[in-house]
Amino acid sequence: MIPEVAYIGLGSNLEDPVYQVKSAIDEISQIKDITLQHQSSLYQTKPLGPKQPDFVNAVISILTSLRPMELLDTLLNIEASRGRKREIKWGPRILDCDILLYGNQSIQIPALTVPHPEMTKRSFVLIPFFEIAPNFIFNDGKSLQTLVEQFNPDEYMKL
Ligand code: PH2
Ligand code: MG
Ligand code: MG
Repeated sequence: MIPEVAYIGLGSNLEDPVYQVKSAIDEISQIKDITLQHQSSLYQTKPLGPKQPDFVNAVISILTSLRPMELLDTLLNIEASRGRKREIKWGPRILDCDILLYGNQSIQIPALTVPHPEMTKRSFVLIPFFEIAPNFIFNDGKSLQTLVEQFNPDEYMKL
C-alpha cells in the first residue's frame, strides 16, 4: 500500500499531561509502518466541555502504510495502555489520540469519521495544526489561516 499522510491530534488533562503527550508522540513515532513527519509545539488550552483542568494539546503529521482502521486500532491501544477508561463525553482524559485527516480520504463508518467532524471549530486542534501545515486548504476552499485568525488567543498558550 502506498503510504498516506495523516494528521493526528493529541490531548491530555490528567496525570502529567505534558508527559502523556510527549511520550505518546515518541511511542507513535516508533511504530513500524509509521514515520513521524512534523510535530507541533505543545499548547495549554482551555477545556471544551464540562469544568475540568486545562488540556495539553499537540498535532503531528505522519506518513503511514497502515490503513485507517489499523491506525485507529493502534492509537486506541496506546490510549488504553495509559489506563484510559470509558469516560463521560468531553470529560477529562489521560490521553486522547484522534485521527484528524487521512490523506484526502473521507471516511464515514461507525467507528471512525474522517476528516474529524469537529476539527474546524476547535482552536486546540487548529492552532497546533496551523503550526505544521500553514498553507493547508480545506476541501470547501477555506484556508486554515483564515479559521485560525478567528480564535481568541486567551484560549491557548504555547508551552
Ligand atoms: N478534548 C475533548 C474535550 N475537550 N478541550 C481541550 N482544550 N482539548 C481537548 O483535547 C479536548 C477538550 C474531548 O476529546
Ligand atoms: Mg478520541
Ligand atoms: Mg478528542
